[in-house]
Amino acid sequence: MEWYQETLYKEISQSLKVERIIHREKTELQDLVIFENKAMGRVLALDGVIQTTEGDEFFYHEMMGHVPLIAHGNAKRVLIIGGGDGGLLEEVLKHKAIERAVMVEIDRYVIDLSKKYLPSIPGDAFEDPRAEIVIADGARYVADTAERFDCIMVDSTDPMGPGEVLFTASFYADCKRCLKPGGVMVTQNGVPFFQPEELATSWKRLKPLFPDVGFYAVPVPTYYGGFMTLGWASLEPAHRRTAPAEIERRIRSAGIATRYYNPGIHQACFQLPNYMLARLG
Ligand code: AG3
Repeated sequence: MEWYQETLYKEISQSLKVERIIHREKTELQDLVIFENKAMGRVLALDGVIQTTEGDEFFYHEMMGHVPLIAHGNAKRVLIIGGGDGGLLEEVLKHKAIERAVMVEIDRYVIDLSKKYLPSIPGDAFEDPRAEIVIADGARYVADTAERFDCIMVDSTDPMGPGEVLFTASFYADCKRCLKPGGVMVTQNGVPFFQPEELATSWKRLKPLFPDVGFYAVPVPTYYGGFMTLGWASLEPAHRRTAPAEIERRIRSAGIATRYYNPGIHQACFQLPNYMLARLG
């Protein structure tokens, strides 16, 4: 294989040159490939879609982790659904105030192979005593668990294959039930320029459930097509109105080292361009 061609969209695709294949495996659930690319480092793809790369994982993982934790301001327990590569878990555990992070991943091969072949992405997050890793269906987990969390982060694939159920109204309702008062849920919501229906559908499903629903934007180079949006659903509308000076203070006192996220980005990311607003009716 000289080029890896992504098969996410029907009419357009990106290709990354394959320096070498590190591992390829058909797990019970997904077609998993890890390969090396000179520009991006090691790349993880599932079912023909690039999930993360060593080179640009920080954009997405920092934004999915730090925005809700800083906006919440007093989070101690986090639930990650998906996220098998461990990159999000690492960002969450950078916060000293986090006492427990449960990660529920459906495909244990994603965890095992990421640990083995993409160790720079989780760092030592998997060894952190605050982390609990559960191999299970995330939708079933939130339907069944009695535990309550301050933040839930849905680090999913796109809404096809095993990830599809993580975009349903009943899954969102179960997540809401698993939040403590004042809790926040964030979700992977696609690249609206190419996946505009995801924005419209998530809005319709989340809006009736949560007092504050919105989206925030992050440009991830290998999720080409301009900004990706992350979904925001909060039980406490004040979280999104936290004053800039307070956001800055919280970021400083959290002591998190970041390459994308900062106080200005925190404020700016909730501002959406018109082509996205048009989908929110
Ligand atoms: N999962 C999100 C991949 C989204 C790809 N979609 C796209 N390019 N439209 C990321 C998993 C990283 N932990």
